[in-house]
Amino acid sequence: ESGIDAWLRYARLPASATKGHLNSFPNRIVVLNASKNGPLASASSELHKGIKGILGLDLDVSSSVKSCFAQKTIVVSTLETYKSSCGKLSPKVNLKEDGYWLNTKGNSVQIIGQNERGALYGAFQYLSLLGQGDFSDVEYASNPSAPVRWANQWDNLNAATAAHGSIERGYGGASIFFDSGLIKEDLSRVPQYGRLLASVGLNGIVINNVNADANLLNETNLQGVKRIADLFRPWGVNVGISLNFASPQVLGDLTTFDPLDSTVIKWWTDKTDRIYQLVPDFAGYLVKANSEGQPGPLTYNRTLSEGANLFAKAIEPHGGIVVFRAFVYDQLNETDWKADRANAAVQYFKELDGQFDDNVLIQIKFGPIDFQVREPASPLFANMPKTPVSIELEVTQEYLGQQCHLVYLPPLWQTILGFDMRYNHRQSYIRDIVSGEVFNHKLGGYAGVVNVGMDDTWIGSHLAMSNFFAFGRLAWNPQADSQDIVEEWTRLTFGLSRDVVAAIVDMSMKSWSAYEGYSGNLGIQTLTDILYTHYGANPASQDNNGWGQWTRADSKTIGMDRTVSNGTGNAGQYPKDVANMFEHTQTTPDDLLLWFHHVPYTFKLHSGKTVIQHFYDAHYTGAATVQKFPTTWKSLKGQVDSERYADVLYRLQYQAGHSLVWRDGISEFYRNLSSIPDKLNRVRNHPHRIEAEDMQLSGFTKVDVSPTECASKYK
Ligand code: BDP
Repeated sequence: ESGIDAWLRYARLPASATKGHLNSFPNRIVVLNASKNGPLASASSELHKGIKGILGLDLDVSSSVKSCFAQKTIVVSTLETYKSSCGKLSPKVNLKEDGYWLNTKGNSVQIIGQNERGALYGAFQYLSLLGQGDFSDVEYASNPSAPVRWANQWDNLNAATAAHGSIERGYGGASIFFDSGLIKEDLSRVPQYGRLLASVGLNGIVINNVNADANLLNETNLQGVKRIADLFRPWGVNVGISLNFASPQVLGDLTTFDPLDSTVIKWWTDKTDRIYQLVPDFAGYLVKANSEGQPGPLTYNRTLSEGANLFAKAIEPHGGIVVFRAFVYDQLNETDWKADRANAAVQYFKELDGQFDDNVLIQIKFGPIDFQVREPASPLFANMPKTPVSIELEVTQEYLGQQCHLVYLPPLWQTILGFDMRYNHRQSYIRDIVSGEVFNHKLGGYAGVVNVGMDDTWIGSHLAMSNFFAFGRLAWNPQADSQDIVEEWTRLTFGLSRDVVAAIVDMSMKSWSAYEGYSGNLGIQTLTDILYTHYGANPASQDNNGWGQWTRADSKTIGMDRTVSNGTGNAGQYPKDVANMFEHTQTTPDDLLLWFHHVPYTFKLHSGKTVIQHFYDAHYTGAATVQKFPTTWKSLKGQVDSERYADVLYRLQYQAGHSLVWRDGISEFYRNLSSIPDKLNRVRNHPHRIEAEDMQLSGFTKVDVSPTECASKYK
């Protein structure tokens, strides 16, 4: 159990789970009119393999139309083929693009997709039921919430510091795509990844870092992109790439990359035509421009929309889309007191609403800053009614423990997806904005920065894979229940043992709130080292730096005043009802208080606690929660294979220890700064603890540690 098959292990069910079901089980799979190497063919082989694994039955596979209504048959087809070959589907079903119909009633099974991809999704859904030992009769149609459901990979072609293709903010090893500036010869992990993506309904992938290397566009690499696309195609996953805006100059021999220059336009048009020759179903371009040092149209005093439309026009004849990221800010000009990076996206994009071509989608990070442990929804979601938008979520745990901490993310994501923006005082949930429903757009959707690598666990930790699984599930249905999702994932990944399911679900559901508890509370952000690693406690690094994230903590007060009346005005970027709520401390929820307000440490929360006491309590409670994780896990010994048992235990023990470093680092930092003691006298008082520097250490050397919060007495 290396983890390589993730939730698609197709482990044999115990006899107790299959009892009474095997005799009546279908004995053949009939796949109608499958295109060569397309998703229907994958559906067929996957069903065969899955049923063999889960039930031990070796089913016949055929493509004979005669079998449409035969008994004990699993029919897999597109709706169109089904109608023309087998007649009407009854009851009449309403399928959207990529949707499917699944009917297991009686002793036959129908898996009918709106397209081939939909049929593949239906097949995976059916296998998930079987894998969980669920033989109940179901009959339903399922449609995705939005058309764009993409993984983003931040893979570098070659990093200066790494011999092998590295992944920015990736914790699962080297790239599965790139090595030494080129696309790898051995792409054997690509179809395996495609299978995982398809199994949770994801239909696209951007394969390279948003901080893009122009060399991806050289002819050798474009041939490689074709090879990658050929390997993803059977899984219904279309490939896109991130662009470097300056490519015509960096890679071509033009003297400019001005988006309105005719030679530049021709350069991009030719490149795009070439890409479509190689990859006719190419998905589109992802663009990060004029942010964090990336080139963009602003260099030539052109607008961001002029920049986006350059690509939109080149790709439009081929049917592709341009995903333009709203993560645009200029940290070097935002260091003064009044400036607020949280304002940047609306400042840059609001006035451009209506100026983007129809095939441009604006991809917005869920919050206004950057994947913090708690943020409000980005106000930009409600500031561009004329432009389709998608939400960017981070599956890779950049600020959230980097796969060394168990943090199950769907509860965080759902605080955003379920947030009501009250556009024009009307109900307008983020999930309905990104689906295109609220502002009536065809385009819309989800991007998840997944960052899998060559590691057998894909993203660096077994338990973290529930976030990948859940990202797909939520992009399909943002109202799905996070607990149901992790239950399903656990059964498929670890088997049906009730103890195992209960333990993993329990830890997962507590984990985000625990991490928020011992990292950063009340909307103050994650309090990690902000300057480089984004890992470990370093509250001091949050202030006075060019990255524009500030706690504004001094000896008496803390928090960022983002009100209109007195602060950076960020609260005023939201629609009126929401703006009013965030403008005042009385109506701001406690968990976002310090995001919007600058208050004394002694300020009383709705909970009745003071801010500083909440800090202390949350840090102790959060750490105490994860202290129990190793014990919970140990209770599963013998019920989980020894390989994964040991790996997970190691990580949970590490997390338990690191949560103490966090707890004490942050608590002491604010105790020192505020001089207000913890009412329960815990901070600085650890009678039973043996400090590292008091131990006899052989084979170790003492060193100074910076930031000091990460160390025991600075060593
Ligand atoms: C930040 C990451 C950085 C990314 C950037 C982005 O730290 O590595 O390049 O976001 O999303 O969170 O562009």
